[in-house]
Amino acid sequence: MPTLFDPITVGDLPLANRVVMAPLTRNRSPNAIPPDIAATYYAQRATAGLLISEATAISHQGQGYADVPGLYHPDQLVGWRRVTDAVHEAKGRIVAQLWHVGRISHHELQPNHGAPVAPSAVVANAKTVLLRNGAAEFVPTALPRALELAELPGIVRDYATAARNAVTLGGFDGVEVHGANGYLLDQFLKSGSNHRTDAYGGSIENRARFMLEVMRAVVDGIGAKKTGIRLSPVTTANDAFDSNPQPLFEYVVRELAKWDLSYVHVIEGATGGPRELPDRPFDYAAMKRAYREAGGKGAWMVNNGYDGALAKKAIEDGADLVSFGRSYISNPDLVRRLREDAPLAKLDKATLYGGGAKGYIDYPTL
Ligand code: 8OZ
Repeated sequence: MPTLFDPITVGDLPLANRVVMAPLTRNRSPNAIPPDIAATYYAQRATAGLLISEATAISHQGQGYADVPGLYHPDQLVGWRRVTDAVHEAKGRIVAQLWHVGRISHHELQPNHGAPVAPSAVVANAKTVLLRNGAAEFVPTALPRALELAELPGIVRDYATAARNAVTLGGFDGVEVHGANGYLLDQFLKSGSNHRTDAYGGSIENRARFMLEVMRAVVDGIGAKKTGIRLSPVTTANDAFDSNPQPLFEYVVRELAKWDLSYVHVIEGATGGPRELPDRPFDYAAMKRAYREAGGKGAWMVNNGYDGALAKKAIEDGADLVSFGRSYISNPDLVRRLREDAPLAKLDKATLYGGGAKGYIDYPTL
């Protein structure tokens, strides 16, 4: 029986252990370029078996928050190269999280200050972050316009281009497609945000079509073994809602099983919140079974509110990887602390979004 601290091969990557740093938005990338201190931040955490980058926009249209990074301009890729070189120097592994926010955006962040795009012109009951005089300010997301059918292939190409750039110029070991938390791909999946009547709306097959087209393009671009995906069946983040998530997500993972993906990353419950939602029951074991029974061989990564004890139990129960979000911000040596059952340092919420080195690269090790 493997433990959290045993090595594992994920796709084509040998990992030193099964502890993963989850993607964490930090809003410290002016002009969407990761700052020099991002190299320090990620390298400090390189004893994780795998680091997943903060969510990173595949295009200007995919941007939804102030000072989040991108993968669509050469200067952004140069910035990421500094990060991935530092991580590799520290013997770590890092994949890029590919992000298009869809309706979770604001005119100020969009090309020509246009409306954000979404499957349907339905506003999210959600907030985004703009920076005002350097301080994070939460503002309501804007009313999106519905994407035209003819625009979808261009977005699929943007994902594939970003994936190729991430592993070539960016130096990443692979990518994770952000299919979670109420962003564009999750908006297409779920009935609350997808009211389309064409081939991309209505039935489960239709609502999953766009995500699967994106996955096919990324897999064609960089190979399935370098491609993972993150899903959040019942999250409440960003107003995400589906009227019947169990068959939807079992269908999605059965389709994903057709590729030899590196991993499937599942957020259990409400992102950053309760793991159990009384009004949104979900059977994660059944979802995993659907994936395995369809021949899916990727690593199964679980997330949300894990501590050491819960993580050890998850591995005993058959998860392959456990990702840790906020505890990784304040505990750069999280692997050691989990191994030694040492206390975890508390996160300073005031420095979570925006700012510089403080609350970013100054959390001490044991
Ligand atoms: C927190 C703040 C802004 C963005 C996610 C990318 O929830 C995010 C995010 C989280 O996936």
